[in-house]
Amino acid sequence: MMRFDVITLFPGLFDALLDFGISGRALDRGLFRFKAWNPRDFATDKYRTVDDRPYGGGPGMVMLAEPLDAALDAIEAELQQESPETASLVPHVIYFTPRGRPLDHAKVIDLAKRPALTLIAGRYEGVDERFLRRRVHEEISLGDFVLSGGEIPAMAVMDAVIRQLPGSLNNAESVQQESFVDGLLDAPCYTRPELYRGEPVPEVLLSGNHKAIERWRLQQRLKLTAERRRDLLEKRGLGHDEKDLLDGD
Ligand code: 9WO
Repeated sequence: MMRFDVITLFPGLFDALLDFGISGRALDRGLFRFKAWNPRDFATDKYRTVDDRPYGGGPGMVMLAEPLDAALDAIEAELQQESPETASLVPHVIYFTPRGRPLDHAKVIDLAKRPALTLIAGRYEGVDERFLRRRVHEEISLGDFVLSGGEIPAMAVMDAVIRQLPGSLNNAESVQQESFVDGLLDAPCYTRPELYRGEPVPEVLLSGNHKAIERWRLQQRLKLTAERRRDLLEKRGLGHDEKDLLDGD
């Protein structure tokens, strides 16, 4: 069973992921294990300090290496003890930061194959670089923006990975035909009523002509991807028939 360990100053934030939706159901189904580790519990001084002022000056605080090292040691010790399955297993350690490698679907698939992920959610202005160099295997970014901490990116990655675990999705939720599986953005979708505030559902979707519907959806996806994500289209390339669909109306 896949195992997630998260090092965070705010373990309660993860209730949002674990109590609801597909990820909550996957936990109920026993598809993964989760444990939050608070660096404050591993601080040894009277005030249980987890941060200090940055060398070189500047605003804000930096997370101390020592409590993070102690938390990660505890995670590794627990993995050794837990079961023969995870013994001698070193978890894959990820830190979330805008300076990391951008996450994509291929990386999600790759992470979903690993038996144990340890996610480090930073706070303040960041984490002492010496801890990152020694203990973190990769730094991941979800985009070019700054948040207040790494918890939301950690939850986003957990959500994306959990839905890839076997037994996570019902048939109706099938992973296969989703956006990015074939490198294109999703087609638009519609539901009742047929006419909403003066806007009708595209006629082809009511035609019952499944061949025509598939063609239209592919055309919409090609056009949307060309318009919004030229980079994805160039990486993927176009077939002859797809070129025609994109140029057609
Ligand atoms: C704070 C800051 C303040 C002034 C100038 C630059 C700054 N960078 C940061 C910063 O990166 N703070 C981080 C907050 C410290 C580590 C956790 N935090 C975080 C992670 N914010 N945003 C992310 C994140 C992670 C992955 N993908 C997108 C954003």
